[in-house]
Amino acid sequence: MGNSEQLAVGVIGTGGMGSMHAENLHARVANARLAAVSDVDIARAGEIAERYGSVAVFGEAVELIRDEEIEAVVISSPDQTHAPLVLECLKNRKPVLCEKPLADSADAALEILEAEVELGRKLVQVGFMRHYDPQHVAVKEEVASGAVGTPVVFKGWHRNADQNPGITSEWVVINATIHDIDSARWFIGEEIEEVYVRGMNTAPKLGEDVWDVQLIQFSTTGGRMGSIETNVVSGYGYEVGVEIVGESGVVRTAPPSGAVVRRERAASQRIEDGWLERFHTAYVIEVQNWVESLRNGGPTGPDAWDGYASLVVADACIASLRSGSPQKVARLEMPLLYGEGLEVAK
Ligand code: ISE
Repeated sequence: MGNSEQLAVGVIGTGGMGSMHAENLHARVANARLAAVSDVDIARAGEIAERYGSVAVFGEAVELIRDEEIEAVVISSPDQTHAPLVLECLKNRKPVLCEKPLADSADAALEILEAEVELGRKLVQVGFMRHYDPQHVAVKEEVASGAVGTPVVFKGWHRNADQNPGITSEWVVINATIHDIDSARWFIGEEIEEVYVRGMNTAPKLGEDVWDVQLIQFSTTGGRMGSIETNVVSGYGYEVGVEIVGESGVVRTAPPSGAVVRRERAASQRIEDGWLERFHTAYVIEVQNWVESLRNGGPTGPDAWDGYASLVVADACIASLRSGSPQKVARLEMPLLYGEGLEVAK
């Protein structure tokens, strides 16, 4: 670590996500400092650097990764840039927190897995921030305490307020549902074995072949079941939640917003606008935990295996959407580096 005892972190990509991580690193995360930013739009990166002072600016992400001052990297650039940049971090032995998805295909994620295994050391963490969201953590703790018995059914919902034209049905899976696939694996503690996905178009402005509402049914290697509703044009706000049905009870995420207002014979509660607002706290805790874990030896959050395994399920979801029939998820062999992993079928 550098002289200042503060981990020098470089942020790649200064759009919505990257700016938020940059601000958190500057103002809310202890024992770390925002040391550099990069963006293909160098003026935008420059604005961030100027805002926080003493921040280096790079037009090329690889230069930021290779810079000797930079001790750890956050990748928040567009999805298709993730895999090559993570590989560059591995080549330079730099710990990296990469936004989801880890790659834009399972094959590309597999290359990362192989490179990390070859290195013999975990350096990659994937930005599945729900693992740090107090509402999700509370559900996880209740389930782990045995309060509702063994989990048998997972239900997840993921709704965005709106979407600009240009998205595809596949994008919905890889960019949005990927979070819920990860959640299902995390809460049930088993790999997903089979998926059946149906889609519909409720927003003709996106193009009639875009399925903005998708419903997934799945089963796991241990015979549990689940469903995920992804709705990227809900029209009413941003909402994410899970319900775990156990053998003897049910646990569900509590609404995150504070007050319930009762007036004029109605009760109301604010619904967030988007993920930056809804998961504001989770993003700070995620990066704080990541920084602490790096000071203590290595990342402990969702790893390259989680990134890869969720993309393999995403591939099966896309195949099911296209074929209209249930699809088996390719059987995964987990390298030892990633521990025992989730239960797989005997
Ligand atoms: C976005 O990229 C995210 O990562 C958000 O968490 C997710 O809710 C949204 O659907 C994605 O488009």
